Amino acid sequence: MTSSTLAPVPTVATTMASSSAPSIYDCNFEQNLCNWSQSISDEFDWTRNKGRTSSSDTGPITDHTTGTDAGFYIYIEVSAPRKPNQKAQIVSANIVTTTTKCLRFWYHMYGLNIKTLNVYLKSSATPGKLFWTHKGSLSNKWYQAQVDIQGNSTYKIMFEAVVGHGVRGDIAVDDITVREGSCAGL
Ligand SMILES: [Ca+2]
Ligand SMILES: [Ca+2]
Repeated sequence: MTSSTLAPVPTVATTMASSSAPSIYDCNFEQNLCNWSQSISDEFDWTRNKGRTSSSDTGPITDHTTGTDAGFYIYIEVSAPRKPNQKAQIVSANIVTTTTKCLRFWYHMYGLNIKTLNVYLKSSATPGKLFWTHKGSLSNKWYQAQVDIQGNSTYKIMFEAVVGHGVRGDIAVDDITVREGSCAGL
C-alpha cells in the first residue's frame, strides 16, 4: 500500500479562521433566551433583565449589546430567598459537530460578595467539563471572554453562576456567540 500517488490536499487557510457568520447559539438576550434553556437540575433560574439590578453596588447598569437601559442581559439575583452556594444554570441547544468553535461572551462581575461564574462542556456521558471560570469581583464594567471549544460528540455549553455570601453578588452575562473555527483566527 502506498500513498505516493495521492495528490497533496491543498490547504485553504481561510477554513482555519473563525467565521463571523452568526450561529443559532448566538444570543444578545434582547428578545428572549434564544436557543438557551434554564436548567431544572439547579437551585434557581437566571433572570432576564434590563437596566440596573435591584441591589445597589452590584450588577450592571446597562446591558452590553446596546449600552443603554433598554437592552437586556441575564443575571443571577442573589437577594433573598437565595442562599450561599446556590447555583443557576443555562444550557445551549445541542451542538453536534466536532469542529473547533470559538465561544465568546461578555460578563459582569462586580460587588463585594461576587462568587463564581463557570462555563462547562456537557455531554450526555459526563457531568460536564469545566473549561472557563472566574471567581471574585472585578471592576464595574463588562469584560469579554473567548475560548476555543471542541466536543468529541454531541454536547451542550452550560453557564453556571454561584451565589456568594451576601446581597452584593449579582453576576451577569450578555452577547454570547459561538462561531466556527478557533478564536485565534479572528
Ligand atoms: Ca443584550
Ligand atoms: Ca434553573
